[in-house]
Amino acid sequence: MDEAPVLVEVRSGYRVVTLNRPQRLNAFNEAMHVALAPALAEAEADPSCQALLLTGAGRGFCAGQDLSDRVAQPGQTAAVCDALGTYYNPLVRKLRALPFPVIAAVNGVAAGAGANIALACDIVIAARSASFVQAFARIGLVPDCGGTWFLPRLVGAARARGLALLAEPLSAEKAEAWGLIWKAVDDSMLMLEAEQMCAHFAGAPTVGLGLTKRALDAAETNDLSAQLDLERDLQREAGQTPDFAEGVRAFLEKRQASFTGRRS
Ligand code: T3D
Repeated sequence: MDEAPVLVEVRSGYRVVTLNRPQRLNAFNEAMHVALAPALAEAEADPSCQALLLTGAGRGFCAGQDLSDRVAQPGQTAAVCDALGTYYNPLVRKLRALPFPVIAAVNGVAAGAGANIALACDIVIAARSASFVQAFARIGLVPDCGGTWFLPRLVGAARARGLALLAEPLSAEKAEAWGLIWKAVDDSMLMLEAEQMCAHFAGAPTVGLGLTKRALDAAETNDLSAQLDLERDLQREAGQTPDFAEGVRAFLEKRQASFTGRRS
């Protein structure tokens, strides 16, 4: 029997989701999409899940679309738009909308959609040997999965254009220096760092963090006045959580806060 294309491990307070087609550098085929969507939905539905760690099996993080599913017959063109509408775009929207932090542990090359799915996560930690490749230009495609949206916002217009048009690999260290990712770490430390971060989030005031994600996303399109109104509304919501009450009590009592992170 084929190995499952996505592995899910439930840990205390968080889940590890591993893309698992290592012989293809975890390139996406339909089966992987079909397995990943419910894995994310189940994490969201589990009130004890306060963070999600996304990584890849083997030596790659994800090489984007499996191109062996895109071989056109002579004189024909391969239909690519369906997969974006049906799978990739809902995936990116879901990663952004999950009400807890999503950490990408980029263990190796992240190419095409794989690179931009990593960038859709809230925090990207990469192994020093990893690289990010906007591989689309090499095969005549346009950066998708939010690439044209994330890149200029993260690294500025000049670097975004260079990455998208040249499709050269960007090392993890340079990605950190350019502000594309949170940090690059030694390969041997990647999973430990990512797991420690998830364990931290497993003891965090999750509702406030989920609302923070919403505010930061909205800031990409709001003007200052609209953003101030949104912050007021979200703060009202955060202020009603038991975690806010506990945070204030703990501060005044000069002790470590003990958050429940309860989302429902
Ligand atoms: O629906 C739609 O189609 C639209 C959506 C598009 C989204 C996209 O992601 S389009 C972009 C697709 N991805 C790419 O173009 C990247 C293709 N891969 C590469 O350029 C290179 O493999 C890498 C730069 C990622 C890594 O290079 P390297 O030298 O480390 O590894 P390799 O030897 O090229 O790959 C190892 C194996 O994985 C190899 O198979 P083999 O020879 O050992 O049997 C290779 O063919 C396979 N592989 C890597 N990427 C893909 C792949 N097989 C199918 N699809 C891939 N994307």
